[in-house]
Amino acid sequence: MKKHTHLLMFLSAFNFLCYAQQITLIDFGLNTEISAGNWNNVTDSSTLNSTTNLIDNSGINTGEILVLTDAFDNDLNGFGTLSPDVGLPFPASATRDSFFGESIEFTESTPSLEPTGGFTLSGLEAGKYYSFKIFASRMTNLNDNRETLYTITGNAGPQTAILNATNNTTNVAALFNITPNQSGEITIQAEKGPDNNASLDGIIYNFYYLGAIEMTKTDTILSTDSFSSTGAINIYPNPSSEMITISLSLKESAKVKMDIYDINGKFIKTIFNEDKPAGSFIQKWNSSSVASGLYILQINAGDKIYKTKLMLK
Ligand SMILES: [Ca+2]
Ligand SMILES: [Ca+2]
Repeated sequence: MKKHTHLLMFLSAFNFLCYAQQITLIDFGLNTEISAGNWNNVTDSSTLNSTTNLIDNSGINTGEILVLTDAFDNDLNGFGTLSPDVGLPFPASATRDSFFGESIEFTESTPSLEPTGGFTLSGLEAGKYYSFKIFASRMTNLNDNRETLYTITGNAGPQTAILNATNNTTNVAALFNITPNQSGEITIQAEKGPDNNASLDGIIYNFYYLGAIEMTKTDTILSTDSFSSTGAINIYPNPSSEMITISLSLKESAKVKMDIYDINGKFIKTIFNEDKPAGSFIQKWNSSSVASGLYILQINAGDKIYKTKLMLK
């Protein structure tokens, strides 16, 4: 039994799997509410060209840089949900705060008018695919519509997704398989969505929000056929224990099997094998029975196969 086991995910450091992935987690919000662990906390919402060097969720420097290219308000919002759905890859520290802007001048604190906000991701790899889950939440007694339109632009031109932040605890905006432009860049812009009527004291300001992003980089097109577009699959290494948490969302019921292999492809053990209904579920695995080293976790769900690497230390 290993006493102090540390688990690290190595999702992109090796090339021998065609299913390699790298997951990058970004929390936009207050510097008093940063997300612990291998998160990128972006807390400057208004200084143009401020940069964040991104690490992946195993703490490895990705070489990717987030640059603020279109200011949001210099105020931040801290009224997002503290109870995000357990199937989401975002902790409460990430869901409760967000960058925001508005399309009508807002003078409650300092006058501000930021009808769009956005940034550029640079240092991305040509030929790779980048998929995004975007979260925003604004808990309010109002039932107004605070939908935000996100536009992500890579090599193939803009793609858009909409998310209503009003009282949101479960939904994400998701855009899949975007390839960078020839400069290795993808841009992300946020603004009010078409039905946004967010108001304060009877005045419509069209507040829009950006709270957190999970970005997944893959060598091949990320399948969204079986894994749902909202939950997909998330694996949480926990550096303080031997437990790995795997969360999965299924679009339809499926037989789900999770197997561990060593890096030579030798079967080690099955950690899960059940029929599961459509929807989200979480499976925990205590890895203490397996020696330190690099492994492959293979998940079969129906006819879909998903593989990722696990480094057990
Ligand atoms: Ca702006
Ligand atoms: Ca946040």
